[in-house]
Amino acid sequence: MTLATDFDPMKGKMLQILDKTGKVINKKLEPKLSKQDLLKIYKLMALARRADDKRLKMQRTGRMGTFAESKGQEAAQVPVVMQLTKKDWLVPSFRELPAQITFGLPIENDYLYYMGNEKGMQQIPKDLNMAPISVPVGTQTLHAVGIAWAEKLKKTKNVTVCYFGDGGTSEGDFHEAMNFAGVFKTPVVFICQNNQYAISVPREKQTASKTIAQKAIGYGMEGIQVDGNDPLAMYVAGKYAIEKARKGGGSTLIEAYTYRLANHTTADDATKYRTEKEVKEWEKKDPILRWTTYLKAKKAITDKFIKETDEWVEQEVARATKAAEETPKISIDDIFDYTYETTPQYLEEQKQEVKKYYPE
Ligand SMILES: Cc1ncc(C[n+]2csc(CCOP(=O)(O)OP(=O)(O)O)c2C)c(N)n1
Repeated sequence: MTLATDFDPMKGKMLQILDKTGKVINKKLEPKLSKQDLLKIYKLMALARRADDKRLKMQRTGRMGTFAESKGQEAAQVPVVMQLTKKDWLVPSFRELPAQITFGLPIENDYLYYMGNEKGMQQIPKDLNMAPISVPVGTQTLHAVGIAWAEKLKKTKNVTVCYFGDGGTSEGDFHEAMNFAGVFKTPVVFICQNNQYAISVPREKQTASKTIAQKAIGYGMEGIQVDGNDPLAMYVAGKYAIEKARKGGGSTLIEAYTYRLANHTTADDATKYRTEKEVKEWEKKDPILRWTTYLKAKKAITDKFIKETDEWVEQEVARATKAAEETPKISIDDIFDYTYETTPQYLEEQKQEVKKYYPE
């Protein structure tokens, strides 16, 4: 028996270790994490939450453009990505600030991108195998499979973790990526963050399948539906899929069953399509709340540590904000000059037009 057969998605059994109050309900599967790792999950989730909150403040005060909030989805990302090495790959969508931070991307890179400075994503540190944020829904799934296939051909053991949303599974790209990954047994961990909505489209209108995890079966790979707000369950599922991929066992589809606690983006008003009651119910399942309760019951965290983390988070977010705001703006030439070896006439005309309206 494997984790995937124990949690056969066709039987609708979701992997959960902590219930919504933070109590262990599956002792057998509780991983033996060191105190350092337990606290690392706490620190990274707390940092991601505050860094996300700061983006909202900057956007609302005109210091940042629109962006996709990650509030509520920290547990679907941090416990998985923390298991990657520097040689592995992270291929994100656009709601993966917690994953990016965990992988080691400086927060200011994300801030810069949403401030309209492409350098944020074009200048990912060289020692970080991270693809840029992908706004065209689902396209990154194909990039992930291509990267993983290249690693396989090079005979490395490097794994690619690819994130996308429930809406992404309706794109042709997703089907092509899954099919290719199944046939070529590429070392990809596909993580669908089923946060119940694709903008205003609810999950049940997205697909007629009972779970998203079961879609894996059609591509000849394993799928597991996991409580995406349970850091322990996500850790265990991530470990299973990463180790399997490393050993040549191919891809896994993890459906992280979660909820976006905020709007789709800062340009959205979720009150138009979600009830307050529903949001309140999910707030009770907040992954950071659940994790804190678990750590307190285990006596693995102290009030002093919580306070110190809070101060560290505040300083780190302030540092990143300053770094982003003090980065010189990119030139208009930079926006146009690097797609083609020789800039086509029509782009040259557009460049001149932009320069006319925004003199540097
Ligand atoms: C190919 C494409 N179609 C449409 C859009 C507009 N769009 C942006 S996000 C989004 C919904 C995505 O939902 P989901 O994949 O569930 O991810 P979530 O936003 O919930 O994280 C849509 C339709 C886009 N960016 N790309």
